[in-house]
Amino acid sequence: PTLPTRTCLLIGAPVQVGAGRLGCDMGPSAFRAAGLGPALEDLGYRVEDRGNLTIPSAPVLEHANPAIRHLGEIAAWTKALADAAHAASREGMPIFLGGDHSLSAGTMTGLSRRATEEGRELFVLWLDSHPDFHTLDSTRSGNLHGVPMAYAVGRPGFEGFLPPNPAPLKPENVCMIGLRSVDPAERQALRDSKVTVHDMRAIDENGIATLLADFLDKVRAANGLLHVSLDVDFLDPGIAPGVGTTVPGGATFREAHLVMEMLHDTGLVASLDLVELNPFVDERGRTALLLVDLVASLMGRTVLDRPTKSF
Ligand code: EXY
Ligand code: MN
Ligand code: MN
Ligand code: MN
Repeated sequence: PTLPTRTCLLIGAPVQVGAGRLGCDMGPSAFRAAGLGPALEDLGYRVEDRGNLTIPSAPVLEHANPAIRHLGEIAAWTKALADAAHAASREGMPIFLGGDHSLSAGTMTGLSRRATEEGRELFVLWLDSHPDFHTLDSTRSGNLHGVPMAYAVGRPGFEGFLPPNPAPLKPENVCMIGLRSVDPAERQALRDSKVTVHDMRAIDENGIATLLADFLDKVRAANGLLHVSLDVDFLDPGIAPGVGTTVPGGATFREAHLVMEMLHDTGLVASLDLVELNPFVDERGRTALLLVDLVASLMGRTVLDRPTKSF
């Protein structure tokens, strides 16, 4: 095969205060311990590990919703990640190592800024059992890993709390696959939006390949920049227990690999979030090892060239 040209930029974002439990701050280290960098180098990529982002001490931000916690920190993370994504997307393929899913509030807005500057549109494939479509007013848990997509598409109520989002992601450019845990407020908002939603039933009835192919055709037709946001809880807990919000009945090992191989074949993927890995709720790092194997498929590894040591 032709040697890959892009540089993979590993950017750790050890944010965990968006989740309802501790542990996601160990995510970046777990991906490194699981050999993400070397797996990409084995495929011929240049890999630059930029270490972990840090945030300045965050202000305490008050909000009328009493459930909300850590809003100031999440605002600081969102600013740092938007700037990092905007910059890195010009230098190569940023791979953000989470950290909980709140980090995507920053990555998606930074990437959307980049796309707009290039006269292109950002598209997002959201692989998750949750839509993360709450606003600051609708969340009941107050865990801000439940709001990043609502913020990225410009749903109301974030102004004055999270950084301005000058180039909101178009809802019609978002495809969610794997949903099986949607709160009532999110369900209504999704129905009223142009987000494409494929829950597990849609996958079982149509097959994941058909659903994904339709979306990829749309991205290709628009010459879009495709961002993949992979929440570990997209996967079935049986193969990926190392996540804080497991939901039974998730994607199988084979469905997940098929998604990655199809994405690779398109050459459209410009950036990636790996989020919600929580090594504290896993044993022997097997979830991190599975994720590294999936990313290798996304980047071109075929089943014939998987090294035996990868599990
Ligand atoms: N919708 C629920 C909430 O807002 O708390 C659960 C959110 C889980 C979010 C994880 C990152 O995907
Ligand atoms: Mn999520
Ligand atoms: Mn989730
Ligand atoms: Mn979570």
